[in-house]
Amino acid sequence: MSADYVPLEGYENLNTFEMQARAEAVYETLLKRRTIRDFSDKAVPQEIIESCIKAAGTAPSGANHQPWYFVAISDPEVKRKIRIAAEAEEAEFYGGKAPDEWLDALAPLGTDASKPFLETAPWLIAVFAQRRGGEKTGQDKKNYYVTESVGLATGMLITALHTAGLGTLTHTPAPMGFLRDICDRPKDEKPFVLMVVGYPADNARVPKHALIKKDLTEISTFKT
Ligand code: IYR
Repeated sequence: MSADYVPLEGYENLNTFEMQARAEAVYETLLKRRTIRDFSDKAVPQEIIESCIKAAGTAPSGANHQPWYFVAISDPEVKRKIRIAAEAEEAEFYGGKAPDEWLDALAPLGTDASKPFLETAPWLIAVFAQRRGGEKTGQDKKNYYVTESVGLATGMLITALHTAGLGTLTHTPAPMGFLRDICDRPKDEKPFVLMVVGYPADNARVPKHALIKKDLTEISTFKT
């Protein structure tokens, strides 16, 4: 297939004052995002989750193959299965499999093998990475930069969910193979992350540790 270009549409040509204001506004919005573990069981309409997944699906990807797949779960029986399987993996992780250095790094977060939020939260979104696929569903071509692409889509998913007013937890039970079985996904799809989504509980708390964000001067250099 040869390259076929069309004129760029929809680009917003902003003046630099407006640009600066918008950039700061996005920063202010994202600065308010917190990973939460205390979820309310209040229902969230499916349409909101659908819009956020559509937003994630606009992410850039290697050769535009869009190597991601999202399974959104509100069915209590499926959530229960996921909780049972995740807690079994986490019990091993916290019960000896994890190296001390890793457990030390997690200590300020106070996490443990108990994951009640996997049943409490109204939605779980399992994100899968496809090693093979293509720009059209059903193709079987090699995908490129799969981890980078799915990471970008997941970041955009989190941004969309947060902007919509929802709380999230990025959960990575390891290994996550059970997600493929429970979500009925094919063998060559790799579970990437399990997003827990819902309203924060009224009494939701966050670890102080997670409030510390590195300063601009620590995370960047400008060569001008
Ligand atoms: N998957 C475990 C452990 C865990 C690992 C990291 I790195 C975290 O930032 C948080 C937790 C769990 O979910 O408890």
